[in-house]
Amino acid sequence: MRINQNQIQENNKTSIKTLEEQFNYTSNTLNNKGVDVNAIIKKLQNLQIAIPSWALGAGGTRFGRFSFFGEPKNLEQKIEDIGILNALTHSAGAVSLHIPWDIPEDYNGIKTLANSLNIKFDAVNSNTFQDQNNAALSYKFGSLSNTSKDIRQQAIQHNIDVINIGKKLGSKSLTVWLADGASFPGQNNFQTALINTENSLKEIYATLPKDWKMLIEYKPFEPNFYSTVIQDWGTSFMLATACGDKAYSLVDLGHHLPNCNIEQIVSTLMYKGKLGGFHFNDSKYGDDDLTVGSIKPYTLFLIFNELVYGMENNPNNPDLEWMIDASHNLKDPLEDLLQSLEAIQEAFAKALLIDQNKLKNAQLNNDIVTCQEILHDAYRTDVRPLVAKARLNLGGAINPIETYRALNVRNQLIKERGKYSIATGL
Ligand SMILES: [Mn+2]
Repeated sequence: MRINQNQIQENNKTSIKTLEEQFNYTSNTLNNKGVDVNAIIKKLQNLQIAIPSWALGAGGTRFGRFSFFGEPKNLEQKIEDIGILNALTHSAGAVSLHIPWDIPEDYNGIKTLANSLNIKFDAVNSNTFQDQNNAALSYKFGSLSNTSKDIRQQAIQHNIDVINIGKKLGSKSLTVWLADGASFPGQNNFQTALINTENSLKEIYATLPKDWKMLIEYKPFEPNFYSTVIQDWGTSFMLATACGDKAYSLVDLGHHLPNCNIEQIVSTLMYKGKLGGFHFNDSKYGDDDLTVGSIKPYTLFLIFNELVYGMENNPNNPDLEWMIDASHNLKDPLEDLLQSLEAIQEAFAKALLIDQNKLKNAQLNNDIVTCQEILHDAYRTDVRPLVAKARLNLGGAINPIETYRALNVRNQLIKERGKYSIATGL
């Protein structure tokens, strides 16, 4: 199923007048404050967020999984789903493939399809956190960190295979996330596990094409209960530095212990030119499953403040690879992703409203109250008309979820694919 431009324009008719009124009010107010509204709209239009191929079906927990019906059952259908998101928002112009769940069968066909929907191939993700069919050796006790050289070699070769798949599609980066760790004290020798991981990553890095990046993701817990080999940004930074210039840390919002100051981590990594990618989601207690901005929107705004500052002040840091990495166990995945895209754009727009010169002066004067007022003034601004205007300018929907529902997308997908089609993945 595809959504065409006319359908979107037809739906926009009912809300275009209201949007123009709201936009004029907001943009006049901001212009009077000296804000360059057009520059913000342009930056919003340029922000493209990758959708991972595993996010389009219903997610689950280790206790169960409830289907959402009409799920994409192959890579083609997953890319079509992203095409729907991109047609509505013009901000989801990339797919991040998970290997081996989504190995293309017909490379040219997949590339042609993605191209026709304006979708690029973002980072490819390897998987050594579960055993694959017909695998000779098991990752039960670790992959790149395993005490067995043969198992490490199998995991290294898998990552090299993933790079080769990405090369055929036009991807330019490999994301490595390891489940390696220990569930019980004494199970692992920490130093041996770390040394093995570093050496394995170096072997993968050695095969990386010149114009590629390796993104090293960290996570403090789960699936192991006691320790994780790449547990925090410091370990990821250390490993990326050991590998070389093309290796970077990847920050996943949900991969931190409660109350961790993620915005400060972002800031430190960008200062060192080592932040390569960012995964968006939200969480109340831990992990990375909830809709972006659904629990801690102010934290998201503070993170974007550091991202915006870093993008403007740290030219040594590369352009970031943005991706949504959440699980959708109750909502329609496409509606959930639309909500996440909106939350990301809103946080970005609000961060762009921060008067950096004024903030710097207030900081130099130790005027903490003014510092806080500057942040709050930006955060409390309703930027939704700017975000909607940016979408409208590109031919997207003023209200993506409303349009998605008005066009009856999910029911059409069920009709096309069958009610009980299930997406590949966990
Ligand atoms: Mn992630």
